[in-house]
Amino acid sequence: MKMQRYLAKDMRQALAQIRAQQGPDAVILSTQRTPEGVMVCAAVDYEFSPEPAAEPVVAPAPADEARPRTTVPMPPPADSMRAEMGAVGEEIRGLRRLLEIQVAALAWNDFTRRQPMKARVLEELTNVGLCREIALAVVNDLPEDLDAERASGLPLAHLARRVLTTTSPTLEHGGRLALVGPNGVGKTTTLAKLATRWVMEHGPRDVALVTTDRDRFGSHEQLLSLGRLLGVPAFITDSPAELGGLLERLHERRLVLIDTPGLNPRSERFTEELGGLCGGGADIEIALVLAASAQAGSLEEAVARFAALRPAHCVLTKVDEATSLGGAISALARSALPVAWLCKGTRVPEDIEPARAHHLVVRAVELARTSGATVDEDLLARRFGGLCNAAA
Ligand SMILES: Nc1nc2c(ncn2[C@@H]2O[C@H](COP(=O)(O)OP(=O)(O)OP(=O)(O)O)[C@@H](O)[C@H]2O)c(=O)[nH]1
Ligand SMILES: [Mg+2]
Repeated sequence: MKMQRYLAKDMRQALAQIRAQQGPDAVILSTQRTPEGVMVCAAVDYEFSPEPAAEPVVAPAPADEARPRTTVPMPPPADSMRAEMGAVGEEIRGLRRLLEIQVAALAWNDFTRRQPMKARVLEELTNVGLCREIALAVVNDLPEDLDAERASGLPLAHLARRVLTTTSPTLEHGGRLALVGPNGVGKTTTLAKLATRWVMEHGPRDVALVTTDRDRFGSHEQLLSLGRLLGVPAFITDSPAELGGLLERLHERRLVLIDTPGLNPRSERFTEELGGLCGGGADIEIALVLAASAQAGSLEEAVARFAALRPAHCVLTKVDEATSLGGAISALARSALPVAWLCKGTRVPEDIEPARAHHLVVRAVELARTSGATVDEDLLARRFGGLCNAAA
């Protein structure tokens, strides 16, 4: 295989060069945008097909019919050919990966030379644990003439703007609020904090607690003992119809807080179980509870799966436990789901506060600094090399 790299103003010119030099059989291995145009890598004598043919071509049977078929010890020729093709394919994939890494490193080096401040910002946002998409979006919002002084604060302000925050109408004016979310994220603890705060401010008279979690051991005990502690009634219900009826009976209560069982967003029965969570057509404000200590992927999955309940906002718990907040911030920024509260510990009711985006961002930066998180140039090149032309 002969491999050659071509630099040209556009794809048409690159293809013309390839055809002129390598002929019509040349195969394009990769293309890359560069500040000058495009860089194309092409090869001739490239015979590998990545997927083995569904019906391998079998050579005609040998003339020697007398040879007993059952005693042939060698693997059929098609297998050895396939193995050889596989090895060649692996080699080509390796070369391609190497080439892509080198091209990305060139692009990243070029970007750091042309836009040193933006490159530094991308590095810092990556240290914070932000996903590539949000880090690039923040850098794209920065002015062209970004200087060192503004490069330290402006990106964080832009990042904070991408994390939406809100307040809960139910907690301000009364209504019904249900806390939903994956297993063990802190729904019951958050409910206890909110109920206690309300009772401290308004007294216990107009409040009721409800749990739809009848099945799990100890879950309703938690709510009943909270009710006893606060001097407010607590109810257990397990079907949407029953919940609807109970909420009607409680219509004179100014605040009804509803605890729900944790669900596993990965469960095959998720949608079925979700249907039973809140229901009866009642007007219920839904708060999705998410643990900041979870992986970004789990958070995004939870946001996507619970979207069926149309949550008005989310509560970010375990902010105190998270070793990095980049994943949570990325998931929030990507989902555009506003945050209503941040929970930073297990104390009831102290460890809950109204969400402030810039507090979250500052905390994320502090965590990255204290943990000494650093990314190496190779990772930055792989992550942004192919994309930083867009951020230039
Ligand atoms: N560090 C820390 N721990 C928390 C926080 N919120 C809740 N926890 C703890 O997390 C654990 C689970 O809390 P729960 O409130 O029972 O969680 P849940 O979502 O109701 O759990 P299930 O009902 O089982 O799905 C408990 O040990 C809580 O004390 C928080 O903000 N920070
Ligand atoms: Mg619970």
